[in-house]
Amino acid sequence: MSAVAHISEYKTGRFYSDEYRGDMSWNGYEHNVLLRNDGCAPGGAPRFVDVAMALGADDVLDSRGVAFVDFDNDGDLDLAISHNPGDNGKQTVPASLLRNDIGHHRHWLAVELIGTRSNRDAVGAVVYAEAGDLQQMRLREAGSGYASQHSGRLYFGLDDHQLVDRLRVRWPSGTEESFEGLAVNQLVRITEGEGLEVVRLEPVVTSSVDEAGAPPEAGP
Ligand SMILES: [Ca+2]
Ligand SMILES: [Ca+2]
Repeated sequence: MSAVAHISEYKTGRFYSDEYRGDMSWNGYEHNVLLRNDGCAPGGAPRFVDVAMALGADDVLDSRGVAFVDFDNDGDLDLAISHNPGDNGKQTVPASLLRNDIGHHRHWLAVELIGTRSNRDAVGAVVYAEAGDLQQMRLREAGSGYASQHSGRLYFGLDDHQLVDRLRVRWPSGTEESFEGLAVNQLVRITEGEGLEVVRLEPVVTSSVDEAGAPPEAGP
């Protein structure tokens, strides 16, 4: 039984009845979840906490694709989510754009790659960042999820570190480059074999919600 194929019936609430559902499995229209990476427990097991409800990201929609992108250029990652219309009578369901308004309490570095000997978008490149005792790796990929593609920028979350001691790029061509002593909270663009430049991020004004988080008045 797929709730996706029986959305109208699902919305009556009948699917919640154990008697109706029996041992059938179903999916769709559950609350979306957003998992925060809390690092590793002392034993090494990864820890994730569902913060969707606390952050207002727990929509009850038949969501299918998700992409991470800093669409307002303020340095934190926002979310774009696509939804399946199913048989709810609509041709399409508008995508959701969830702006990250948690606030800027930690440091970050964003990296754009341009391949020269490698492919132009540097797909397949791996970037390693070291900041104090923190080490992170990011892969430049194409096709990051079902019907989705994250931003081509690679984001490193740096906690309270105020300097990236070393940034190492392993290009698809096989060459490696490294850069040392990078300031944080900025976007850098690295062109294969041609060095690194800082890119100014132009703020993007968004007006989908007001300062209080309330939806805007309906326009004409
Ligand atoms: Ca952002
Ligand atoms: Ca933000």
